Amino acid sequence: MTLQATPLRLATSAPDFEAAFKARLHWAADTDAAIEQRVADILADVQQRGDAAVLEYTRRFDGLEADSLAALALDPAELKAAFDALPDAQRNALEAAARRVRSYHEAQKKASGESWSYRDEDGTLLGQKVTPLDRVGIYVPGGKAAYPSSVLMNAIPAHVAGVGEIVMVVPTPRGEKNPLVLAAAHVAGVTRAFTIGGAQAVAALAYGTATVPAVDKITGPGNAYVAAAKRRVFGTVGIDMIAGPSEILVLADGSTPPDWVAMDLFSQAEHDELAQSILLCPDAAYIDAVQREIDRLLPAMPRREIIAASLNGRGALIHTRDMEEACAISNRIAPEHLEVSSREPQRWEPLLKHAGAIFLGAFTSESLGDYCAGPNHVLPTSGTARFSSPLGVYDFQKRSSLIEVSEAGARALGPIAAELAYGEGLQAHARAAELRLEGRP
Ligand code: HSO
Ligand code: ZN
Repeated sequence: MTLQATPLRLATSAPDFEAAFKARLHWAADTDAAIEQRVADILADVQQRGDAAVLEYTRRFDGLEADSLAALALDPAELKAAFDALPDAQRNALEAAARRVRSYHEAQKKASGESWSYRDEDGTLLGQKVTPLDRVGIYVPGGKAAYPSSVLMNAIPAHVAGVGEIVMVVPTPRGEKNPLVLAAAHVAGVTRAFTIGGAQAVAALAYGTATVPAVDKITGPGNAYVAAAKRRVFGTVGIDMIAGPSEILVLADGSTPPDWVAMDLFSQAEHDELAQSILLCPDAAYIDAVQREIDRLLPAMPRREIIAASLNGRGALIHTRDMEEACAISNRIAPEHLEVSSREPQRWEPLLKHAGAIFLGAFTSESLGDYCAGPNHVLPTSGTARFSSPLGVYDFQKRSSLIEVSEAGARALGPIAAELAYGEGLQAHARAAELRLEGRP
């Protein structure tokens, strides 16, 4: 039997569109009670027994034996050696990508990551002071989703923010290290690394052990166990987000070569059977053309099984009445990646509100953004782009309010504060404000 990838065909004008839309495109986040329980046990165990527990789980889950956790540390010289040993082409590509990602995040820091203040008419100073986090942990998945590009995307904004120490953890089943991941860690400025993973690594980072330092925030993608662990340690440490399977939505006006669009749909489908690829287009003949390209191109794709499973299970080709309606539907889906594959991307961009990243014009393939355009590829998934943003420098900073009230300011603010404090029954608050009304003794 030949492999087929046939995304669901929908038309917004069809009477059952809403029902099909809800069934196919709505993302219901589910948590697995068995996973939750196992993760809770692992976290508690690592919190209590530290290094010994982490070593035990690493032996059990990764088949990796070590006498001590210190033996699972990767020192900076080893990261650099991995970088130096890469073929020239890979080393150059990694460096070129890192440079662009760094420039983008430096610009982001200038635009939105600096301290600010102003003085009001009484000479009172008000502002906000931006401080980098002291220490962050970056989780890097091992196995089938080991992405060196994700090392860059997590560590570079942390580095640009000025984080003091960047600790990377990466599961390394049976001790097989991924040289590109180690090299990326070197390029991105990772300070320490450990070959541990799973919920036990998240626990080690959150609580600290004798060997693994406790961090202030944990970022990076991971499997269901890692996601459950991150959810549970949130509050003890910060986390970035809980990322779901990759998503791409292509909004096409029919002017882009259909094989380009087919390949872009494949590019996210090949990540995961649960990835979601959607095409929205007002031109039915163009949708047919994209389906023909899917059929033509699929057999040669090394990951065709995953692509077919993803497109058959969660893919959709949706015929809309016009581009305006396509934009409105895209906003309802709030995709992780949104390609505006149109001759007039600037015309549609103002209509697009909810997406992790917006790729404008036929030349902007999402894959360029995944690796080297500059913006971060860690993006909100599963509709969370309605309320959250790409990973950025701001995720590795925090803000403190700054207030310096002048003597004149204290005279102006004192009666207001005192009035409200008496209203709340808080005498000391009121008196503290009133004492300043009299000026310096
Ligand atoms: N598209 C993925 C990132 C990635 N792609 C890494 C290739 N490597 C995030 O949504
Ligand atoms: Zn990707």
